Amino acid sequence: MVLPPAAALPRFPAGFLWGAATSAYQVEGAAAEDGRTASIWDTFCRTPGKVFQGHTGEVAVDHYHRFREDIRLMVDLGLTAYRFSVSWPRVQPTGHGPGVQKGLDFYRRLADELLAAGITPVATLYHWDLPQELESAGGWPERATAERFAEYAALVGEALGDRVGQWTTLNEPWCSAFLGYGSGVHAPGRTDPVAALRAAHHLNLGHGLTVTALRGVLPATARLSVSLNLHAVRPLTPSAADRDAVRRIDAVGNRVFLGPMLEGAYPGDLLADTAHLTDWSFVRADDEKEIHQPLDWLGVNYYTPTVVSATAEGAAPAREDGHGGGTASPWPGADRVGFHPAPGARTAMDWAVDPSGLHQLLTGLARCHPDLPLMVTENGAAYEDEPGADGTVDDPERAGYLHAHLAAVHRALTDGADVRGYFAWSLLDNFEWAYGYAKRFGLVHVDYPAQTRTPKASAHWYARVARTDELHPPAGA
Ligand code: IFM
Repeated sequence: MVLPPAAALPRFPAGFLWGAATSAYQVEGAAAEDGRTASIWDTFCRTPGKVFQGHTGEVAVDHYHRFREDIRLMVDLGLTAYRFSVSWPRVQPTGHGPGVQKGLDFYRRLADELLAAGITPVATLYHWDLPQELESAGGWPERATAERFAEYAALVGEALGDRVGQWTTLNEPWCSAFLGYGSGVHAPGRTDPVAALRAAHHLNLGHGLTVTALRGVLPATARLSVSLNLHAVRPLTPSAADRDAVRRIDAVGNRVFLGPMLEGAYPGDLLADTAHLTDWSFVRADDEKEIHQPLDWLGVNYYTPTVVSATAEGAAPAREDGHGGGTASPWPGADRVGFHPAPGARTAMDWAVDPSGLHQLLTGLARCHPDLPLMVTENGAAYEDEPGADGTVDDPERAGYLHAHLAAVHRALTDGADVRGYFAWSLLDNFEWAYGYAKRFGLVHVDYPAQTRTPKASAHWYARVARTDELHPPAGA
């Protein structure tokens, strides 16, 4: 019998980066070691009622001490890149002045071990852990924080620039600004829409100043980027009112960053939507020019789409969607927008699984910015994984989620998007912010009391894809 030829598997381009990502506060632990001081997340975790069961990142998954073991896991997983973040309060505890040698040495050792293992280090400079001292001085709503950020970034660039070639300024500034200062479900827990808009601007400015500062200290070969959690926004119905709701959320969810960073200006409709709150006079004459720096690639973080509709006057104002409660809105200027569950299977975060949103974002960006390479810097899912009697962790939903999203990335490549790599969130189960350790996003299971690591079935599947550049279906798919 002659069998029909097996259909060719989707193949990723040679050199495509296969990565996994983490962030300092979520994995490092060692919160009071070697001179590290409190960040806003240490303070937030100590505030009763803010984080599930009072969990904290004090120990997390002890990556600070176990990074060598974790790099061995990355090698087993066939990873070619690791995206980590630098803890600002570990390397410059007060947010001012010279760096702390021991803190910088940790990242030097981490980068050296990665390079020795053939894994490209990708460093994020800010993944939400602002030194508490800077928040006490006003935090991101104040311009000075943007200036301090660029100084800190230059210090890290000088220390690591000979080892680290790929850099991301900010991770998900939308969360820092709008969950941190708008809905208050993230640190520092403030609920002030104007402070949230000011924070968004100063995060943008901090990004621009940092790109300039890094270009001054890094070798010309360094590649600079920012990672945005872009919202794939869809209308509940095709009505004009629901399409206007999409426009509003796209403005305050996406274009508030894409506008100044990639086009050199805030969108006029965002300024109009928020005019009853602020005149934006905190934006100074040259700020938009300063923010608009050439980038070498753009990082896209994607988990689930956002479905919105227009709501009637007098209806409850827009709340945050999918980030864990809160009574204030993280969407200034969008009070009459309603959020709806997207269709599809759900993860343990109650986020709908819909890979078409990732395709939508990547192809949309490629259309508007055809010369800007893209990288998926986060994508993944939480499920309630527990080891079976034999100690293995079977997580078919996660493998299915990753497979479907990688297929969407492949379709985007075929449709012309210049996607250079993919980072699964996350390498390890870790501290999931306001949810504490209740949500597991890792490719690798962590038994927290024992700190033992067990690669889940999805990790073994991902390793096969990474090693072959071919999108093999997971077992049972
Ligand atoms: O854990 C977070 C990460 O820190 C930022 N992006 C989303 C992830 C899952 O919620």
